[in-house]
Amino acid sequence: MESPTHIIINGYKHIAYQPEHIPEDKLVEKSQSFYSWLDTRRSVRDFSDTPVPKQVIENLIKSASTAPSGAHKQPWTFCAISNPILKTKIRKEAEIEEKESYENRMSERWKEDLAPLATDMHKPFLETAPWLIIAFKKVYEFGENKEKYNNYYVNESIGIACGMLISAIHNAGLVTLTHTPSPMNFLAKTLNRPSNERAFLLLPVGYPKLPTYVPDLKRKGLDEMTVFYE
Ligand code: IYR
Repeated sequence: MESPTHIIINGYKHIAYQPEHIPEDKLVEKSQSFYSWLDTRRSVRDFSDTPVPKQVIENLIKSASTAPSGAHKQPWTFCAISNPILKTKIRKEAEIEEKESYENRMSERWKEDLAPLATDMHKPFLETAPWLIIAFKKVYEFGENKEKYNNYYVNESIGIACGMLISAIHNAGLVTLTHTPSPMNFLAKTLNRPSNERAFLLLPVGYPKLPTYVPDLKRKGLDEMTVFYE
């Protein structure tokens, strides 16, 4: 007898789900090639102003939205900005915070740790990149009478979604970097976001400026980050 297409559990419909079955002999090859491709991703700080179609940005955001989230609340809003006036405003505001951070808020140790990345308070990419995607986390939802219902595992959920967004950007042959001007609350104000949303991460998206140079960083090896219990 064929398996049913759906069943009821706890009173809720569950649909049959069958991901593609990869035979064991293909697993190593497939996982290795995915890793090799992902390992070619780099954070890029110099962008070309070449436009990227809006439909691409829509697909990137839809990819991010496939992330798992606490109780499937999907506690995120992605603001996608190509408006040059708004980008200039965001650059100005971010650089005010960054100047204060680099001059007064960050420790000497922190700045030494950042030296290999050659970052500073200037953020031209906020104007040059054709798109800025700002991920907002929704800490609570509003009920019918404006009451607040907290979401669950909000940082984990949006963090995973942003990771998937970064992978989707890489897959499209575009580049990004994880920019976190701190504090980030000016973004909610500038973008007129409701009180349940907090800026989580700003991702400029576009083609890299050519030629592009990135720091010669090495990633941790498996033995530096993995403990097997077999
Ligand atoms: N937000 C600052 C500083 C900065 C902090 C870390 I940790 C980085 O990995 C990179 C930069 C900036 O964007 O320059």
